[in-house]
Amino acid sequence: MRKLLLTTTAIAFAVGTAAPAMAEFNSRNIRVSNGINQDHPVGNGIKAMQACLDDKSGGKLKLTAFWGGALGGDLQATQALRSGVQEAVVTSSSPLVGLIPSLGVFDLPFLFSNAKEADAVMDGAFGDMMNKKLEEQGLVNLAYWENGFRNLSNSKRAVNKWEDFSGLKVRVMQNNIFLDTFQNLGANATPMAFGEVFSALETNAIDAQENPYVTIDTSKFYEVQKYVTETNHAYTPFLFLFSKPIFDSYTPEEQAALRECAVVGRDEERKVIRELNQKSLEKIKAAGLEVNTLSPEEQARIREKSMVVYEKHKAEIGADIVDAVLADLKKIRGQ
Ligand code: TF8
Repeated sequence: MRKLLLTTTAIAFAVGTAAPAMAEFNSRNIRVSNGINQDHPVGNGIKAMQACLDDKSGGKLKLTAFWGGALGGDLQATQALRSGVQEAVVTSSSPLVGLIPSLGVFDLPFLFSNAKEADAVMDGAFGDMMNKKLEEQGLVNLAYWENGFRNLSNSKRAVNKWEDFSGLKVRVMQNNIFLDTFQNLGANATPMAFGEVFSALETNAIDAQENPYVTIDTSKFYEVQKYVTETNHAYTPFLFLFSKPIFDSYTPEEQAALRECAVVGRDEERKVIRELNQKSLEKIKAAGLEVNTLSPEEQARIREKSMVVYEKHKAEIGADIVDAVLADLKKIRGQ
């Protein structure tokens, strides 16, 4: 009797662990496109995500990353996801406002004051609400990764106050809120896809661009720029987007593994990018760029001057959305 029981338990154990796990995961090649280069911390995040997927799927779920816009820019890749011809993209939210206007909330100047606030908003109920809007457009956001606080670089002059923006030809993302923010500061703003920025700077078709230090470093903009100002004017997140039509065809186990491992990747990517930020700044300085910081008074003046952008874009983003994020931030700040 005891022997029989042991055998039954052994069989149940074997069936319970090994067999169904194999059936629940299929071999999947998941293409993930990126506009940035492999040495950007997104590369570390994808590695960590892959290790997690290997673990959960027994090596069945494979990410193949493409770098430097090899599969097209943020917007083009996102459209390929919606039509189900590409699995995934790590994209800024900003170029997607044409599809999902409410995402413009993340483009509002000086919305977040530090990464802790950004994390709390993205990883909380507000982030979930934005994810629902993405799903309605055929996009599953697996997690919010970090792009980071954006700073201005240019080839013309030291920018120390808002008057110094005057006439600077600044590339902005394909996004009206960024366009207005820079025009309002007196700059000559030009929307352009990320993939065209390096050569536009190199040929002086534009003078300036704005991106986090880590991007100025890993996309080598420091080779074609002379000045950087730490403006911290916006924090735009990365979205780890998955094609909804493809995601819906996956098994629940595959879907759960992707969601869980995207969060593992996020944590690694955020850790590495926050460590790299300072090192990237040092590299930019070592390359000979003049780095300026704004005085607290100037920072306040620029912030103040930029508040018209909130009013101008509130209706288009959705008044409820803008109010919700501001209420969230109040709570996070303990006000
Ligand atoms: C931009 C963005 C980009 C990222 C990158 C392509 O300036 O910040 O750097 O979306 O992944 O366009």
